[in-house]
Amino acid sequence: MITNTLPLTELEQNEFCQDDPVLQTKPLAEEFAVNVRWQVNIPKHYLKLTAAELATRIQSVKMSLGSRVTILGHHYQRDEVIQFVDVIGDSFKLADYASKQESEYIIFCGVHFMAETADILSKDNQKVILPNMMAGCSMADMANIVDVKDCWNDLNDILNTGSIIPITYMNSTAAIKALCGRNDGIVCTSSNAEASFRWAFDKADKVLFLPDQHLGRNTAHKLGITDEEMIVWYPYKDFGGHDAQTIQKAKVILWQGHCSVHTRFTVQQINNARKKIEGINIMVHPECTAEVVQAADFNGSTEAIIKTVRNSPSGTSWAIGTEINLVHRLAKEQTEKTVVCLDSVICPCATMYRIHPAYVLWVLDSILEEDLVNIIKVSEEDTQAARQALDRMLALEV
Ligand code: CIZ
Repeated sequence: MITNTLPLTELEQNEFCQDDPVLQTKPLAEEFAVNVRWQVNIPKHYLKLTAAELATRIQSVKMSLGSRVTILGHHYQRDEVIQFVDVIGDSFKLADYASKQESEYIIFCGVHFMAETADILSKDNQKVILPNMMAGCSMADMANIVDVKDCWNDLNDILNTGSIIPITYMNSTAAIKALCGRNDGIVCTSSNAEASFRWAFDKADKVLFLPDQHLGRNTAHKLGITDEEMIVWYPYKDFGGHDAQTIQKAKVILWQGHCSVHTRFTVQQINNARKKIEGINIMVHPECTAEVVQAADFNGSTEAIIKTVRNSPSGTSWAIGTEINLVHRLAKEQTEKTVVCLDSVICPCATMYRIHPAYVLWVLDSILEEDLVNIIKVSEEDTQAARQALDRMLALEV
């Protein structure tokens, strides 16, 4: 797994690679050069403020800025941050919301790829700010543009022109969304992944799915595509680890990426939940492994999980396989139902957790003082191309 944090020390690299011979075959420098983002230290006085002081100051700066600023919060953010946001949602809902209102500044309490998507969809006069640049997404970082371009070139060397369509999950960098846009591909979310596959198979007989192999595999299964018709592309192996004949035979090529939160859920946890609470409904996110998705009663995106539990009858019980902050909020809201996390050891999204109220106050102050920090700006070229892939998604009928 490649993270978006500091380059690893030699010791860490050895530890990191020791159980993965594939990772040991290539030096890591190139990948780090692409994905590392730095966060300058925030002034120390912000870190000394109490929660109450932070809350008072954030409310006050927000009031002074009025409609000039909108704060967006992803479902996976902790309550200490969510209390300050104007709207809460999944990555797509938030980017779409940002594009439809007029604030000069959009503070995105989420992770880097989400802020990039908001910038792509926003108007020219709007600025998108990520409170902490280290808030990345480990899954998005598992596919960097250098490796993806290599993969795309290899596939095009081996396959007939136009026979493969690239689909990228929203959880990917703007550069990868742009590559999809330039090559007749599309972006998808977990709620329209199936529709994006159908759209692609109307145009070509193969799909390259980036970067989450599990969402790709689970979606392909829904379309009746079998495991034998799919291969995983290992970016650190020549030709993804396959010979030309295997690549020509495959219908779906899955990038070797995963979500470190959703792959924690297991079939054993599902069995335990069923033993503990009779009649419990199990709903998991499609970033979970295929075994977990198949063992669950339902699967769906964050928005689908929330909707399903909200619309369920009083007295029902739910074990949910997704990020803990979302599950806790749902449990607090749906008091007449039992809502628990499938993983009793708790699994927060560590990168989302890097957004702390102190960072929110810091970026708000920077707007007030006209000394902006942490602006997320996608190049004009990538914006145009990524927009094409996003527009194709928006035109899908789900
Ligand atoms: O796109 C999002 O917000 C994520 C991370 C998942 C989902 O299912 O909505």
